[in-house]
Amino acid sequence: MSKTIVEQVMAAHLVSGELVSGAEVALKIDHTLTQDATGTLAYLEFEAMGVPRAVPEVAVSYVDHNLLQTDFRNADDHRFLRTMAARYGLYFSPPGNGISHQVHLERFSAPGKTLLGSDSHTPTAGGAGMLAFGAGGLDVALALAGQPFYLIMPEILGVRLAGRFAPWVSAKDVILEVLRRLTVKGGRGKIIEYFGPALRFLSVPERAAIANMGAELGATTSIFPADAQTRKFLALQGREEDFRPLKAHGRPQYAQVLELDLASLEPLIACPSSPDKVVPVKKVSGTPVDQVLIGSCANSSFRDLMVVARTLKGRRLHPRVSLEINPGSLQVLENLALAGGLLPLLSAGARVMPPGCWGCIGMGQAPATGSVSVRTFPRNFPGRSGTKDDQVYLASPETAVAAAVFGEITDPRRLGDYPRIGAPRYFLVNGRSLVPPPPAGEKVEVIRGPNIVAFPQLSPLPDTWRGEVWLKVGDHVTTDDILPAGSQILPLRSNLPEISKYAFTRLDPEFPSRVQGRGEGAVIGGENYGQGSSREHAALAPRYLGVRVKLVKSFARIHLANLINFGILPLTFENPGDYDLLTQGQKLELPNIRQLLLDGADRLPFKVFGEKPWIQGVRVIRFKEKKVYEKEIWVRVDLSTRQRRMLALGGALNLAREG
Ligand code: MIC
Ligand code: SF4
Repeated sequence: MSKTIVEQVMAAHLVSGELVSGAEVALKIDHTLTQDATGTLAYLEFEAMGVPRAVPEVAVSYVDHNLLQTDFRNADDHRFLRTMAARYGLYFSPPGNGISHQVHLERFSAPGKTLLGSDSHTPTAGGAGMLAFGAGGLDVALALAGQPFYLIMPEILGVRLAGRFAPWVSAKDVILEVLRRLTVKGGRGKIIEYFGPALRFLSVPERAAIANMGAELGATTSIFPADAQTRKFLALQGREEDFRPLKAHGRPQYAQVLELDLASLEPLIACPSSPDKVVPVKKVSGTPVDQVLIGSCANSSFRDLMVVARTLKGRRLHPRVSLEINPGSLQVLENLALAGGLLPLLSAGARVMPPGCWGCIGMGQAPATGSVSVRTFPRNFPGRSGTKDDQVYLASPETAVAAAVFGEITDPRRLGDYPRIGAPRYFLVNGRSLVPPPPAGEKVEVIRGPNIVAFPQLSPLPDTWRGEVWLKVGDHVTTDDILPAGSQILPLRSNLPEISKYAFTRLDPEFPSRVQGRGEGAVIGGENYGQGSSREHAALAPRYLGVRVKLVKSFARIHLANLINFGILPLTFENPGDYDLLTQGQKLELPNIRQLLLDGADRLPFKVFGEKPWIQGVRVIRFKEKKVYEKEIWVRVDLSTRQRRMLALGGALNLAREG
């Protein structure tokens, strides 16, 4: 029978539901991963479930985000994560060992297995044929406790790759081209399955770079077949026994097929400040550049850094440019050293950091005011770099190194001979950097610092909900807008009362002080609300302040799941034009909401009250002798029975407690 890869892996992991797009399915999870910025909360939630030991075959706690130790807080979190991993049977990847996605690809990826990670770039492992999803920490905590992962079955989009890269064009240009065509919401509700003759020439790290930025398309995940390239990669890692072939059978039915000829691709670049503002490099060439950052979970493999090193051999940086290299993993750094790649970087004037996320999440490396920064990272949302009004461009390692040499954005083909990098004949695999769990974990004491605050009890939904419009925002609001990261705020990821003081402050600096202690409220938004990171704090911190309702034109997938997990009602406009009717300060009512939800209603009446007649035709009512104007609109909820119960009870943990 004809079957896509996605259908095959899903069928082998199906716990409940039918593999029909739009239906809720539950999948068994083989591997989990967390990183430190989402992991602390995920493990506090896991602890609250009272399960004695992690259930999945492989569970790993990585430390890669919060690496700056400006005070005790990040160090306390690292210690908490280390002792927690030992206590509950997880591997621990210490600070300096690398970015979760790169290390997982190297040390654990296995074709045909499922992976759930509390980071939106978890699909990177799709480069090695894993079906890997990004999710909120609570979903990962549930998977750690042995529960399946629920998702709405996406459509499968096929991308057929043909041809071979021209010199100075690489994997990043493929995904930038897909972003140019589909935009940051083009992948929503879709899994991307790659196939075609070009795969013969694409190594696993190159595939991983493409799968990684499927997250920027809003795709549920991306996956590649497992073939000779995959076997070669696993063999280099000393894990050939983990190889299983994986390919589509017969004539698989894709909802849509996109064709891409690698030979016709040219160097591309995403302009500030969205990953889909993609143009050919030549269109912006000549733009002066002050900073170049090479690294991140998208582009910091051995190949990527070796191309940069070979290009820099015998050259110096442009005097205006600060070049920093963030290796993806200790393994990459060790092999770079072994292959003679470190010296050219250092001699050219690059600053080489220990492996980790660094400036990608604003942990240092902020650019100067008004300057241009070219990065090989996956995201360039406004302000994410740590500098207000930043000008961050996203490009391949080839285009980035060209900018470092010439001090301007320029076509890398100007650099002359292209150093094609194959896998080295001898590859160093250092198994000691990952800490396996001890056999008797029960005896380990979990050490918490004063910054680690237990998870709050969330209240159930009232019969009729009343609140106020607390904030109205536009389209494509990111989780960085809802709850910023950066070196000041990231250390508060395990301290909800403190981190809540930053909710929405990018969009309205007064938001937390304006709303706290004023009952419950709603946020009104536009299209693709909550795109970007998987951080559940972007749901939980507003909830902590009293946000119970989000009414928007459309949601991004992971954020939607996080809202439901924390008991925030995710509503969409039946008539998107009603967005214009709502303004901050209006009073709201959702009559009989609890019962309507539990009864399975998918349309709900939503009442809006104002003290002035803000549109024609509002109904006049009297409230305590005062004239009040009322308008009823209709909103939609698209939820499964399980999610409806979760919302009525106030969140997933309350549901887990009820059983
Ligand atoms: C990101 O790239 O935005 C992050 C930081 O890795 C996030 C996770 C987080 O906010 O902790 C992600 O992508 O999910
Ligand atoms: Fe780290 Fe950046 Fe990747 Fe997020 S996108 S995991 S911050 S490297």
